[in-house]
Amino acid sequence: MNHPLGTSRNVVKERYALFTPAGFVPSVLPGWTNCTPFVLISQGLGANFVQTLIALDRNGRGEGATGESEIFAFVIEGKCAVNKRQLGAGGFAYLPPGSDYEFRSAAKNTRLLIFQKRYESLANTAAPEFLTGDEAQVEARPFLGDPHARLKTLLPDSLAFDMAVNIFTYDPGAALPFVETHIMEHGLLMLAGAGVYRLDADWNPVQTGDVIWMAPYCPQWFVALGTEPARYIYYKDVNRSPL
Ligand code: UGY
Ligand code: MN
Repeated sequence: MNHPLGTSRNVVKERYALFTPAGFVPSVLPGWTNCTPFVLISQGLGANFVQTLIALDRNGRGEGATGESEIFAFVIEGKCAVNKRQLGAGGFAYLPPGSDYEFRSAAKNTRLLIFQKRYESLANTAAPEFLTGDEAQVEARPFLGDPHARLKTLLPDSLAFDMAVNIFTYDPGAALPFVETHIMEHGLLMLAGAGVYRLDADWNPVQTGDVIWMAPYCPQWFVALGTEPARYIYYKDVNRSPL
């Protein structure tokens, strides 16, 4: 719960936003039944993508078509079939533009993270195909040589993809090696642990369940605090000309 005097860690600024679970407000999303969607990042903030969390009951369902957009879905907890492929916690699916989709939860307390954006095609390059995977099968590589900050890249390194989704794990005390300021935009969910996120000119304490939007050129840096590793999953737009 938020403090009774109205205090909150939530921040909405021009170049970033921080949302904490105590302040999440549900929406109704057409096609999604027996579930509670929370649309957290959208064009309303100035973002070029949408980030949604969906809590599904045992018989929760989501049906629809991607149209000109693409969807990346990650199972935070529980079990969910995506177009009949069964995914457990850590499972993920990529749905390209022009595809029909059907999500069916197979356990109560299933939670999904969804990134959605309009797909930007590339001349002479076919759009990616439907794929599923499991983050447990993806190698965690030291980030810029630091074995205490490890990165998993969930989607293939191919120009066909105009989005990347990665998982960062930091041992307590590990940090991003420098303050990044870049053209790419981010949407992020803290999966575990805690730390301090520098966003623009602010240093924000963050913990499991928090969601962050970083606009292009938002200065950003993270350090993990506490006794357990901090983990976050994040979206990034990639592989397209800036013009
Ligand atoms: O991929 C990235 O830009 C990543 N290093 N950014 C971040 O974790 N804030
Ligand atoms: Mn970054």
